[in-house]
Amino acid sequence: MNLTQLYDAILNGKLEEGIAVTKTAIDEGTDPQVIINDYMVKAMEEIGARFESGKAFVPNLLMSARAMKGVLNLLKPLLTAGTTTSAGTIVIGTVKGDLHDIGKNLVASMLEGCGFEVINLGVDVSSDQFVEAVRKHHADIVCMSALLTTTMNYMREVTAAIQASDLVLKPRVMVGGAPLTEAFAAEIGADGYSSNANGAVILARRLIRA
Ligand code: B12
Repeated sequence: MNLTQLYDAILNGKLEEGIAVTKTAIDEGTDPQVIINDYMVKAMEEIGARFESGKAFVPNLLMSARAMKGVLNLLKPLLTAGTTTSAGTIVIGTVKGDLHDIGKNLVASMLEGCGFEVINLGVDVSSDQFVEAVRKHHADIVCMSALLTTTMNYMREVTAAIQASDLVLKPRVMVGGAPLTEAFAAEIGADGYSSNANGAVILARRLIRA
């Protein structure tokens, strides 16, 4: 199976084509992590670079995002197969004002695939929504995502709200998203940062054990 066809399908926003190629790859036993990391994420990086250099526009991004999400939905059951007991409970969301959810959903799927119970709050999530979800689900970890330099600062408010809340067991806080850095995570009082979904799983495991 030539998976560059999948790369091209995501890049050009062709959902049906992406699904067809992925189904064949699954049937041939290709590792879903390879499909995601080596082709799908790479295609999103390329469309992002084209957008940044003025060679692609918002409709192109939306088409690619739609293809990425559709194919990811197809792969999701394969990521979660074989896990029985929960490794811990995680509440995840993209912070208030921010509608980017591809990376966040990728992180959520990987965490689920590695045995965590994941409550995905979606996008544009307020500090109150994060705190209430932690309370309701007894979450061990809160994961926040932001893709805009204007919204990443809201993470500070969420970490502060968690600390100021009456939650007896305060959850650990993990942050991520393209504009973030390790230094920013430390500055806002988060317990950890990762630049990618695989790193997010390693970090979550470490924080649960700590
Ligand atoms: C796709 C996209 C969109 C799509 C989003 C579709 C969707 N459903 O998500 C649409 C078209 C809607 C969009 C809208 C906008 N966008 Co936009 N978008 C992008 C783009 C091209 C790709 C983002 C993406 O999906 N990357 C692929 C994923 C897999 O990567 P990722 O998100 O970084 O996630 C990975 C890691 O960061 C990490 N991670 C992510 N979250 C978390 C969380 C945790 C806890 C952890 C541990 C790790 C982690 O793991 C992920 C997997 O490896 C980026 C460019 C870029 N290079 O990032 C611009 C970009 C983020 N957008 C940008 C802008 C400006 C906008 C708009 C304001 C445009 C406009 N004028 O309307 C709006 C804002 C809307 C809003 N309020 O949010 C700018 C931000 C600039 C800035 N400095 O803030 C960027 C950087 C493009 C640019 N250079 O101009 N966008």
